[in-house]
Amino acid sequence: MTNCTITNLRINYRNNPVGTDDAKPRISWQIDTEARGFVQSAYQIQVADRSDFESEIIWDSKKTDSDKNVHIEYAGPVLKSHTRYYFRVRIWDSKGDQSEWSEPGHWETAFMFADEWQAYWITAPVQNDDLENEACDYIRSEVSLSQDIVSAKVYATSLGMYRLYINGIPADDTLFNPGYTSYKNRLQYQTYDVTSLMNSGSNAIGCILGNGWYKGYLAWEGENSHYGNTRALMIQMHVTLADGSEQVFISNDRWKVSTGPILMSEIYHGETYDARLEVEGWSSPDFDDQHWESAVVIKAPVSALVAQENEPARIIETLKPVAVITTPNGDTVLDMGQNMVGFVEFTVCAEVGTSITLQHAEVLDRDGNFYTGNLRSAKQTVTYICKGNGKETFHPNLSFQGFRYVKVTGVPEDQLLEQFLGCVIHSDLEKTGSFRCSDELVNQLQHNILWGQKGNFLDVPTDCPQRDERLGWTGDAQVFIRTAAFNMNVVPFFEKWLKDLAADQEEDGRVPHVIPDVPVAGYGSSAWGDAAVICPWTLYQCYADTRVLETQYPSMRAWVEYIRAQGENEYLWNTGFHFGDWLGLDAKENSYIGATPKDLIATAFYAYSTELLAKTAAVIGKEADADKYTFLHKNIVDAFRQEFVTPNGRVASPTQTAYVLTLMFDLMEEQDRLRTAKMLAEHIEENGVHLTTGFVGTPYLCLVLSRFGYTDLAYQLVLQKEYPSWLYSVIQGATTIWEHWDGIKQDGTFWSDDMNSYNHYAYGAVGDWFYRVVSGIDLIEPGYKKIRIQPHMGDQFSWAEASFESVYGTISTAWNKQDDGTVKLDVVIPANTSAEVILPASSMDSILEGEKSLSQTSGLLKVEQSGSEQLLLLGSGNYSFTLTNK
Ligand code: RAM
Repeated sequence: MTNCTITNLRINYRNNPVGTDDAKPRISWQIDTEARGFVQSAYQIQVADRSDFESEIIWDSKKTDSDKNVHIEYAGPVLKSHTRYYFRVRIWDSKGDQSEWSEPGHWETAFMFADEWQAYWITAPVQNDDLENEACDYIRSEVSLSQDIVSAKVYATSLGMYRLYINGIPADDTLFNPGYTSYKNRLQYQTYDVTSLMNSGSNAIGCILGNGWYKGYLAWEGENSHYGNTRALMIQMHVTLADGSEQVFISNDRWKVSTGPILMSEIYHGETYDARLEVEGWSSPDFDDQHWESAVVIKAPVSALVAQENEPARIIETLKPVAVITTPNGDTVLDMGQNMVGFVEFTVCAEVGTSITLQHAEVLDRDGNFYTGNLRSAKQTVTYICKGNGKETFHPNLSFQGFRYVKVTGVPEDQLLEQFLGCVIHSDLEKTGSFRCSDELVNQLQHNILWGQKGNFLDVPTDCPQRDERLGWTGDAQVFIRTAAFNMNVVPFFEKWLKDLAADQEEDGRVPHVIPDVPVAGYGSSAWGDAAVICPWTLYQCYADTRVLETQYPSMRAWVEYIRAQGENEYLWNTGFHFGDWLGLDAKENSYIGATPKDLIATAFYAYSTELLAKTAAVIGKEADADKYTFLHKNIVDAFRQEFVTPNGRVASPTQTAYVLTLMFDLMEEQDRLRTAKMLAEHIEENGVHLTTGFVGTPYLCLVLSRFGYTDLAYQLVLQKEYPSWLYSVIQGATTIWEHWDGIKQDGTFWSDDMNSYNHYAYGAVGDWFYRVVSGIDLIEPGYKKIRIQPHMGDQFSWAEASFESVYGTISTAWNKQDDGTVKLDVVIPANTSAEVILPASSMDSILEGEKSLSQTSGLLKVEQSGSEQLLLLGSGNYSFTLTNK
């Protein structure tokens, strides 16, 4: 028997998921062992319909010789709908010794076939088109059960945004369902296990239905109803009774509809709630709904219903205000101490009819006054009218705000505003990474990056969470995904979004600027549309996920073919609209677009996407395409050189972003690269160690510097405190990443009202460099099956530590310079992986592991000298090195 435990069983990255419609769910596990150099040689998976596996085994992989322990597809008989499946795993180690069976995991299917839906789409008899005053619908029905119940599941979805109640209680803690997708092509439904909320006898189902993304205001033109103007709901409940029989209840025209206290709820504008209009017991049984209207059955404009696949949004944490401020203008303002996304929950005691208003803002102005200019048309205002019988607690239902400051009016003076609570809401992604170092400003920067991710990973990756945008801007997502994939497990979140990207792509392969598409936004910019290729590839790299490549392949190829069809030269992209190096600091006066030529950027990304497409084709076994796109890539690179590189090997447009892209995407001849890197370094130095890059150049800047030996300069850039720099905003008190390097100028004035978000993650893409370079955790093989550990212990830091939950388990490094000149380095490598560890040491003898010399280190497979570095090949395990520098 081998000494390990099989843990962390997953189905499609999730522990025991309920409500999947995946015909071939992927099974993963981790191996917990103290042993060094642990390698799996074989596995066995069993699937059964009972957790004791005493019943018939539905699928048995049998002992399968393989070192794979992630993403193994279920390959048994066709899965049934509405069924719980249990699975367990055992493995064999390299000596052929077998482990115990794991504890069982399980998953539960939803609708495996679309035609199993029996429910009708229902809506209110009259639709209100005055959205500023459009009350939410309250919809209800009752079901009567003659016996005790064994299980009850509700499958629900809507056109609009809904919240489900069973017998007066929210069905669960998820928010903003059914989420935001390419609605006409893909609408998600949610599965609720409501067994514990149901009884024999009468039960009520209630639903609040508002506009949400579907019908509400979206984008900056003040328009609504982008996807439709009829809100509707569809619900199907499956109940298994004590005698084993099943009953199905569906939404239909016998359901009743009315309105209630929510007079207006909009994503941008907030919510108006008149508690005097609350209807006692509306979602409880035996409520008299005879004065409610009957729902009307409609046909919904939806082509596919899909089970929710990303993590739902929830209240993830709560913050108490750190101060109550009276501004120079006399406003009462709460300071949450953190720019956050979600809503405020408050409790008050006030007379009936008292109107309480909460306005939300990200910053105070130079004088300390409440400032909402940068929200543009988004009102972000919550109005609550008290019912007046004692304590009343409220938070918005179907709206969220982006804010640090809350201006409060109407609350009686004797009430404690400190008790107001900031509820932080985002998609409930698993936190997978952490980075800390000896510099507190950098730690604050990492904090800001993480909070930018929290605030903008709310069902779709958004540019910002506060003004009248909050949209799935492709460029922003593309530049940030690699950093995001360190901080959190982003696969289900992005898999969903990428399916929407593919769904919203036009026939000719163009990619809308925002996904889900909002037609006013436009389409087809380089570096934005390239999200179609870069995001799936990044997921594959970071998680070894080939499914995402297979699923997205047609979309990836369509994007490259779209580019190829543009203009006259199929190897250059020099036509059409592009955002260029968006917000680059070398832009002309009054321009948003940096100085790097747009056709250089467009052709560089064309080359990069084509290269990734060719690699993808090879990974998923499309050999002919792999050859075709490798050839295309070569031609694009040649054309790039002809057009943008001088015959003597200089980048013709000497901007930082041009240097960065040509180096990052390997567009220069090999012999010209070092010189180009030197020119980049000089450019930065000549600017007083300042960057001039925008959205396109910034994310790769430090990585490129490090790759070509300028890590010290990258450190200086990251630690630069003067504007423009990452730490400039930190020093100005930022708690999230700003859209502009000078969102707040040195004199305290603002960049502009037009476009000035204080929660925009794009420049947070530098986080990638912290993990990969400072802490030195990088991948050699997809999913970190083979890891590169190469910390760059810059003079500027005395210690740094990072940890990352890979699909195989925890990878971490922690280095710490000691007073005696030695360096301690702790490294953790998960079981069934190996690592190439590159240490700055002139000889083997100057490295100790534990108390022992390197030659006595168990788990060490190989050691090689390379210049002033030692290259160690290590098997899994926890290692504690001392670099003695002898
Ligand atoms: C802005 C968005 C986004 C950017 C586009 C080009 O409006 O906020 O960040 O990608 O423009």
